[in-house]
Amino acid sequence: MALTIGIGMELTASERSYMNSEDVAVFYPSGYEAARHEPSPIFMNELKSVGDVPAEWNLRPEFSTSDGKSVARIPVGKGVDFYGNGEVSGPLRRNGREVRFWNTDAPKYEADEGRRLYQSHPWVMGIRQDGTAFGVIADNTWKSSVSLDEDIVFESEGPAFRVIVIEKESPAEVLRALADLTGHIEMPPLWALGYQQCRWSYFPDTRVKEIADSLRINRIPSDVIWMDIDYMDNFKIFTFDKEKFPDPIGLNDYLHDRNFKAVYMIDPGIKVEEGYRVDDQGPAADYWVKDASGKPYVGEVWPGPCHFPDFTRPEVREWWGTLYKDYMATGIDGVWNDMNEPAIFNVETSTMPEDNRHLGGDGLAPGPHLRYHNVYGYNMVKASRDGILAANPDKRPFVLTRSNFLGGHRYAATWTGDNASDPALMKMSIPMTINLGLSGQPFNGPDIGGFFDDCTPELLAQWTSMGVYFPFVRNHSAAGTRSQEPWAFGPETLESCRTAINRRYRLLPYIYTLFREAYEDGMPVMRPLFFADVKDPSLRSEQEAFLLGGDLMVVPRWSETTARPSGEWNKIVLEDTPDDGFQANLYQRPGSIIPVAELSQNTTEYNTDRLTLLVNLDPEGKAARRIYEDAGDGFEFRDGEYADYTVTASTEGNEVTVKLSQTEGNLKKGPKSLRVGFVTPTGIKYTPWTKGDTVVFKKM
Ligand code: MIG
Repeated sequence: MALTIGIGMELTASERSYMNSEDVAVFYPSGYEAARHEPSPIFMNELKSVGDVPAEWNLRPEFSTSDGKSVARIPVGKGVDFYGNGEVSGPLRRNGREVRFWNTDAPKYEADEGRRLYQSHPWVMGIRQDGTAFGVIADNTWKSSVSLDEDIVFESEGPAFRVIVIEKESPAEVLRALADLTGHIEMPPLWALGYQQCRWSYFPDTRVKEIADSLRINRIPSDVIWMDIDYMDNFKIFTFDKEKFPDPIGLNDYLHDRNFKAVYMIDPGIKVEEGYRVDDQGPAADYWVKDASGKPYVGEVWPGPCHFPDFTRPEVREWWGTLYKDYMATGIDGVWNDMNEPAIFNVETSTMPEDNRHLGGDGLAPGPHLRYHNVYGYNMVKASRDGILAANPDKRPFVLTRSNFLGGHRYAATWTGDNASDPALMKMSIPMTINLGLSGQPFNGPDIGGFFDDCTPELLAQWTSMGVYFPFVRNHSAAGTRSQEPWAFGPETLESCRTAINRRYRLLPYIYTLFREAYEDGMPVMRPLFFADVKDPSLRSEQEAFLLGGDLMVVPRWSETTARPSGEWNKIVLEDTPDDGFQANLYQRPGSIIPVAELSQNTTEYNTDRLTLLVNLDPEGKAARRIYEDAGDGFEFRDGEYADYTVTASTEGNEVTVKLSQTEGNLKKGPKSLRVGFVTPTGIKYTPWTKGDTVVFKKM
């Protein structure tokens, strides 16, 4: 069936289609060539048919070609709100927007007027007015774009691609189905959920120690110090500068002794230099990406002229992984993969030529950079993760990547690249982080305080006071800008940052459970407000107030919006400190219980021995929650070394009974003392501490 509708344009219905599972349909264009798309980086398992697409199936792509581009148009009907779309700048609701899939170093999100960022997620979620939802994946790594007007239109410079459609009753179910298709995040180490201090760059090593000491002296709970590019010898990856960082083991020991972890940067560009071990290993084995003539491509980055590993090749990924062995052995805890779009200096495109060549392997065909550009970072972090895991098989790898692709959440967490110390970009970090979560990447956050330009005391206080409720919490700033640590602006700003970060650490039992949920079923950690009531149209565009998990609503202090879910969401205050005018307001969902730990200064000290259960009853006098705990690192949890608790609250007459019981897991860790914070419209009333697992109190 082909219908000619204009010069050079041919519209065809799907040539072949099948159901891949319940509510997931796969559509192929005519002339589909598997070798030019598969194996797909997106899916955990290659897609298979489990039956025919039923006649009443609603969303069906129309495939066509136009001006040499492969097009898939998905008519969606009226009244649909679009979300997801991966790493995007601009508003939460994506209607009327266009996104270009061509991973780009995009300072201040200004490239292509914000249409192109560091990562590509050819994915759109649609929500109808009745709350039913769908998701659409274009299984395509080639340079492409999507526009979201009346319909969803994907356009690609590569060959015709298949389209996967998920149909569900709710957005949460769509995200679970996306996770089933694309995989789940791994459990992060607990320390990666703590507060992290970064700057481009802390050097020499004495400065790093000073930062660590200042965090402790100023009583800023914190877990991680980051080493940006200047630790390297002339920006050569997997080396240390002999003067600035003469003793990396000593430095990492120093940090570990003070309960800090150390994360170091590794870029993909390898300095072209004879005698440099890493560059020397490449030529013989032919590891580098090639130019169109077949010679190793050379592009300029920090170290000067560089070679770039061809990460499409399994043997290159394996070699890359082996580089981490000695490196991690210095005591490095986590790795930061930057510049992996890949970013190249001094060229107008800011990346490699589109006709550069990648060799592929393991079923992946050789192909041009036009096909493999968007998965350069993805394949790099896949190799990094494997190598780090091989180096430290008993630890959960932590990799942070700037570039990635749909499915890459399996390998790395991410941050939203180079923002700036600008209130508008602080505000934008909320929809950005939410939309990444609605695209299968729950573990992300912005540079708190802003990367470019000078921060101000107000901005740091504001940003930290809401940023602590994001999944990833790291203060970072660019070289040449003024200092941006919590103490850099004097005692008042320090106090505001401390209060906010204290609250983060108190909420860790709750936040860790949210990560467990993300690991199990793809639920985002930070959620849009409309998740509280997907049928309430007034919440669909709310992008200032947001949810951390399902039970905690965060309203930044500067926010002037008023859209709120119905029901008695009561205000909670986690620490009684004088109001500084910056702390975000927190509200707890009716029918929920939020576990709160005693204050700790880092996740090594953190424990749930004394646990406060904040109980906000629903109109029936009930509330419930799950709490998940394990060792916080390692993999024993997979063999049953974890603890899953159920907490319930019920009311009889005037008496409320709150009961905690371990429902699963062999780990006997459990709270030794409990108390309840009874959440009321006028404040929290605390019961005395008790040793048992049940707290009974009278509502008054
Ligand atoms: O060309 O390593 O986005 O976080 O501090 C800039 C220096 C390279 C870009 C990263 C930023 C990092 C910076 N990098």
